This record gives sequence, structure tokens and C-alpha cells, in this order.
Amino acid sequence: MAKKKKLSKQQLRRLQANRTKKISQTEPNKAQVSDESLLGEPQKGLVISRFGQHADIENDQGELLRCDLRRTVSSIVAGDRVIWRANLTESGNHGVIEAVEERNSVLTRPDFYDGVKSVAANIDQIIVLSSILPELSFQIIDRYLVAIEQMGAEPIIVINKSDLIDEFERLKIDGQLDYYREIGYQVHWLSVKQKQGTTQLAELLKGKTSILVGQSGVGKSSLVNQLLPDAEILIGDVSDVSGLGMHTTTVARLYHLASGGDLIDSPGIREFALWHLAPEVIFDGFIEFEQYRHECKFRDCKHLNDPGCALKAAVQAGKIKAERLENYHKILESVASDKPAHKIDISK
Ligand SMILES: Nc1nc2c(ncn2[C@@H]2O[C@H](COP(=O)(O)OP(=O)(O)OP(=O)(O)O)[C@@H](O)[C@H]2O)c(=O)[nH]1
Ligand SMILES: [Mg+2]
Ligand SMILES: [Zn+2]
Repeated sequence: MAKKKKLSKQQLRRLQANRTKKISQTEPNKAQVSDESLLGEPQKGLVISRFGQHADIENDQGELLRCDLRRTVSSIVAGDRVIWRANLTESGNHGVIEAVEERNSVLTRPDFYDGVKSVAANIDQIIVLSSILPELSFQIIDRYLVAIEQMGAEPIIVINKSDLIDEFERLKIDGQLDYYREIGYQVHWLSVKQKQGTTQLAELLKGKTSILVGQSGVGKSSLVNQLLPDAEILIGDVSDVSGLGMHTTTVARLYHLASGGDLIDSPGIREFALWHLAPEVIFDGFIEFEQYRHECKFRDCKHLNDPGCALKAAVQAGKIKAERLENYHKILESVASDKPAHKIDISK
């Protein structure tokens, strides 16, 4: 049985705060129009951003309207297409969202206390933004790739802040990135600061709905600001003390690109937890392992020190990068140890 985690004071405080939040969310929204005759005809809208019990939607005329959420529609995120009705009274928000259209895809993120939460919907491709500062970690990149592979979206690896290293260092890292190119991923260098690489990236975003994900401080909002100078999104420094980002962006928001296509900026997360995924799904997330799936001597091979392990042999033969197999094991270990002892709600 899983050992019950002893919660720290900070975790207990968060748990308490979340409980209070949940209680207040289930209370009836007093401002919401409940009389059907005071609502207009159902119409279509696109969710730009979601805040608690409200969402900013865009109507067919391109206007941004703040709407309430019917309590029956709990899961609404940026990128969702919804049916909403205008509030015909003078008071309260512009309308009420009544239903969410079926999603083509959804990016989810597990939260230790709140269960699996949706981040954004109807996404074609995911830009995994990493940067030289706060840290360039292939383990974090691999975690993102696993999460993205299981949702069936297209990941694009982008390394920002190339201005912080010299050409020698850049080539060294680029050599490591070659492995990702070889197994089929698109990889790009970027310096938002020096405006290098943005034009090529903008080309990839054309006509598609993309989301920027990555740790706090890697420069997601800075990139959106550069692509859309009118957006004027808040950006934050990377802390000198902790070396970490300041979590400046707090909710995901969709922006329309001038060249066609949409780009969603999202809040940075320290680490993409994967404990909601089964071990087989994590294996599938390492796409180059597939060809060795049935090659190990033993069917229940753990790919550690098992005799006749095809993955280990592939590492020794230089076909699989050793660090990828290590990261696979690190992810499996963290999945086993991070899993919350309480039951997780995966309905959101
Ligand atoms: N040197 C350098 N700094 C950059 C570059 N791009 C962004 N920054 C800086 O990185 C810091 C963080 O940028 P943000 O755009 O706020 O990062 P973010 O990923 O949106 O962070 P969160 O909203 O917290 O998730 C800011 O101080 C930016 O000026 C770059 O290409 N080079
Ligand atoms: Mg940001
Ligand atoms: Zn094996």
C-alpha cells in the first residue's frame, strides 16, 4: 500500500485554502441571471481565458465579453468553443456560458490537491519552451514530451535565451539536441531579447492553435509580446536569490496572431507531474523505445539490470541516448513516489 505522505505546514495551508475555495464555488452565484426570459438566443463563442467562475469569451463579432459559467459546465479553458447566451438585463456580466462543444484535444495538468485540471483545449501543437536561465534540463523537456505524446498533440522544442551563452556552449547543447531531431522532433533556438529565431517560429505558428508551456521565467510571455506588440503582457524577472521564475502569468490566455492562428500563453509550472499516467503511457512517451518494445528477453523486463534487455543493448550500441533511459526511470520513480494518497478527481 502507498505510504501516506506527511503534509508540511505549507501543504496543509494550501489544502485548507483549496477547501474554502471549493465551498465558495459551490454557493449559488448571486449575480447570475436565472430567469430564462432575461437571456438572449444561444450563440457560439471562443474562450479566451477562464477565471474561477467566469470566463472571457469572444463572440462572432470579435468582441471580448465576460460571462458567468452555468454550474453544470465546470470544465472550461482557453481554446474551448462554447454556447453562450447574452444577459439582457443591465446588471451583472455580459452573459452565461451554457455548454462546451466537444474538444479535439485537451492539455491537462495534475494538481496534487485538485486532481487533473485542464489547461487549454483544441490545441494543434505545443511549444515546449525551455531556456538557458533558470536552467536547461533535459529531464524537464522529457517530462513535457511524455505529457504531450499521450494527448496526441505535436510538440516543438524551443530553447530560449541563446544570448546568454557563447557559440561554443551553444554548439555543445545543440549536439545534445540533435538526438531529439533524429528521433523526429522539431527543435529551434530562440533569443527573444535579440529577436533571433522569432520569424522562423512565427512561420510554424501560422494557421494553427498553439500553446506555450514551460517553467516560470523561460520567456513565454516575452515571446508573445514580441509576436504581438499590442498584447503588452506582464513579464517578470528570474529571481537572483532562488534562480527561479516569479510565476508572473497566472491564467492561460489565447491571443490571435496577425498571420492567422492562435497562441495561448500559460502559467509556468515548476515540474510537469505525471502521476496520473500509467507506466505503459510513460513508456509510449519515449517514442524511440517503441521499436524495442517486444525485443527484451523477458516480457516483464524492467529495463534496469534485467538480462537480455533490448533497451539497455540499444543504449550500449549508441542507438538510444543513455540520458533518455535514465529519465524514463526517473519519471517512473517520481510517479510512484509523488502520487497523492487521496483519491484524485480526474473529471475536471
Ligand atoms: N537574456 C534573455 N532574457 C530573456 C529572454 N526572453 C525573456 N527573457 C527574460 O526572462 C524573464 C522572464 O520572462 P517571462 O516572459 O515573464 O517568462 P514566463 O515564461 O512568461 O514566466 P511565467 O509567466 O512566470 O511562467 C524576463 O526578465 C525576460 O526579460 C531572452 O531571450 N534572453
Ligand atoms: Mg508569463
Ligand atoms: Zn528491457
